[in-house]
Amino acid sequence: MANPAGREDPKQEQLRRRRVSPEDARLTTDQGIRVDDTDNSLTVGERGPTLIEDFHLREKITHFDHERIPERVVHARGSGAYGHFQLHESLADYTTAEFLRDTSLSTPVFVRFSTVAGSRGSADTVRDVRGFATKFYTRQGNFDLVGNNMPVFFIQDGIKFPDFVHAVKPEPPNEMPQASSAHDTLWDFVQLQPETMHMMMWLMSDRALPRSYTMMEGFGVHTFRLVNAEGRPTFVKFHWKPKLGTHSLAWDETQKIAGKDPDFNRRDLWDRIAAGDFPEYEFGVQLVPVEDEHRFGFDLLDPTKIIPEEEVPVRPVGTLTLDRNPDNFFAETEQVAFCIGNVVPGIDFTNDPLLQARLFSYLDTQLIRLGGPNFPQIPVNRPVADVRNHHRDGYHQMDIHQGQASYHKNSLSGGCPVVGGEGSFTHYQERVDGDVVRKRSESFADHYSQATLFWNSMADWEREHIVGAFRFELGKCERKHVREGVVEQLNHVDHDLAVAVAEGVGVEPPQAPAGANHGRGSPALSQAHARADSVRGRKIAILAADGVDSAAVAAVGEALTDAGAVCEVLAAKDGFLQAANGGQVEVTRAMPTVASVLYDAVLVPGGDQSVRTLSADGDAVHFVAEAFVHCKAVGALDAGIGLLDRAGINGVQVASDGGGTVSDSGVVTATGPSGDFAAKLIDAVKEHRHWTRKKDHVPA
Ligand code: HDD
Repeated sequence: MANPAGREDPKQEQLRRRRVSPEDARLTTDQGIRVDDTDNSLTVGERGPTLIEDFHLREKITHFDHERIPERVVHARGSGAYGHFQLHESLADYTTAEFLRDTSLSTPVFVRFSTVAGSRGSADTVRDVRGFATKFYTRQGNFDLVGNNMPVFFIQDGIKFPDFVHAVKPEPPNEMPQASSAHDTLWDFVQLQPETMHMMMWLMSDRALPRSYTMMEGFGVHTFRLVNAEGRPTFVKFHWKPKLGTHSLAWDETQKIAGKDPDFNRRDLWDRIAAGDFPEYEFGVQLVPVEDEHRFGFDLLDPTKIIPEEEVPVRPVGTLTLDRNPDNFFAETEQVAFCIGNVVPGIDFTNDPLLQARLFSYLDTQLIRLGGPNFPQIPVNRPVADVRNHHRDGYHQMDIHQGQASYHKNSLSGGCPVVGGEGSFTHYQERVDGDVVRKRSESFADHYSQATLFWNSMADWEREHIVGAFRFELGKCERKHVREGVVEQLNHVDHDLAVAVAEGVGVEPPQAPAGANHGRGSPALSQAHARADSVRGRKIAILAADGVDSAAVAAVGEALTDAGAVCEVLAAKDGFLQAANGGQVEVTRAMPTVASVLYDAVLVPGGDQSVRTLSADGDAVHFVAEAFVHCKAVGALDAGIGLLDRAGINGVQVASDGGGTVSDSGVVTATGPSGDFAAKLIDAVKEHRHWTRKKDHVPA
């Protein structure tokens, strides 16, 4: 079976045999017996008692009673997709992993994106880390890269993971708040655990509010080890970079989306793939020769540290394309089981203590979550590589193992399966020597330098968002000593930051600390430098009423659609609008069913009657004002400019000669015939957001 790129896809071929279609089928019991009636239980007389011999009733209810499995203890809410990984540049000098050596191979993958703290039914757009877990079904077995959209972690040693998760999850007495870090226990943990500071800077930044799963980076976080054919190791950090750039939502917007469409990110991923607009990510590696292990001012084994890209550039070597939605959420996205210990020959671990604890946790959690040791046989988890061993029995054994010998060594099955041979996994032979201690390495002691590096790298608007986030989160903390403790920690990151936060949360601003900000930055950390060259999948709202200028809707809509955007005509009601020229315009959605927060940009076409109607409609006026306040591209043509004025968007300049197009911080207007309006609007949408826009005067 071929994938959309025309390459053979052994995983889809394997899954095809497991898919069950309802087409042309008769309803049966689980035993395959056709059922004559599934709406009425078997009773004695029409109003009499129900009979226990009704096997169909019993089976139907029993199965229903057992439909649920435990949700993941973290990363419970997620969305998955299949795809393929294409290597462009061979890493044969560094690794024996075939999928990273052979550029002719296309490796099938399953990816699951997730939030961390919320339950399965929580909203997508909460402030949180996003999981980015990838299962590569390689010919040498499964490789799971279980990463996040932030390159560092909250803690340095996995033994702290239960403490951290207990602190961030809803509080024990009342299970509040859901899917939110803005509460006392998390911030109490933070103020007492300074190693969290770097990650907290990321969490309070816009990285925690991705516009789309297709617009966020992914990181393997830990330093791993690649091992080549000569057995030579190289340290490596894994990166995903979205082809659409790294872009985020506004905080106010995320909170509103959580109500308007809690499935916002999930829907976006699904719709893009369904429309054939396949999300793509560049796969990159930072390679560090082992001789350089100690050349950095931090420890490579410390997962609260990045290797700045300016010091070790990310080398792009492959592309991940997501091209198929799952058929069944439970069977695939819920039952997929990632294990960080799933590595293939040529990829190995390091002594990062967070990584080491994870090696235990993932397998352990799958055993309870998926009910026993045979979960690797579930279709989405099953490797495309042959599986042959002496593991036997257990709940839900799906394979029928033949032969008398289920042990090694054996002579009864001819010694099979035979151990070893070409391509066997050999653990890297690291020499280790030391005393048995419970002690954090001194090389892990600096908790602030990289938090400061992050802060220094931010654009002014990113800093404003970070200060706003700290103020929001600490403002939700009941205990003043918790707020004070966090401000004290922030003072070690940057004094101005600590003062700005303190002022917002009723805490005495701290004294300047002894050591000054080191002043270093890393431009790669700022989203101000994100790629912004595409409108693929961007959603544009076109506001209209009877009397709309249908020619403008058609012309601008076509230009945007040709560029890859998705245009929707919104009006007060579903159906068709009478256009100014007598034709009709089909309404895509009724305005009460949507909101500006679900779109990337808004366009108000001309047509006097249409704009008069919209100007008298509070929903339409608010729509435009809110899009403006969220710094989105706003376009208006001719009379449509009047709606912008009505929304309080002052400063909209109109060319004095009555023609031409004017763009002012993402507000694009034109009167009269204007050839470049659509092009300018497209450019404004590409920018994603116009964060520096002056907007305080607009009431929304
Ligand atoms: Fe974890 C799930 C990522 C630290 C224990 N983790 C989980 C998932 C992702 C991550 C993306 C969801 C996978 C999916 O979609 O099914 N976790 C990370 C990253 C970490 C990290 C990037 C730090 C670098 N995790 C971490 C530690 C521990 C765990 C230190 C425990 C010692 N993580 C788990 C888990 C989960 C999990 C309890 C919950 C459900 C599951 O594994 O399958 O085992």
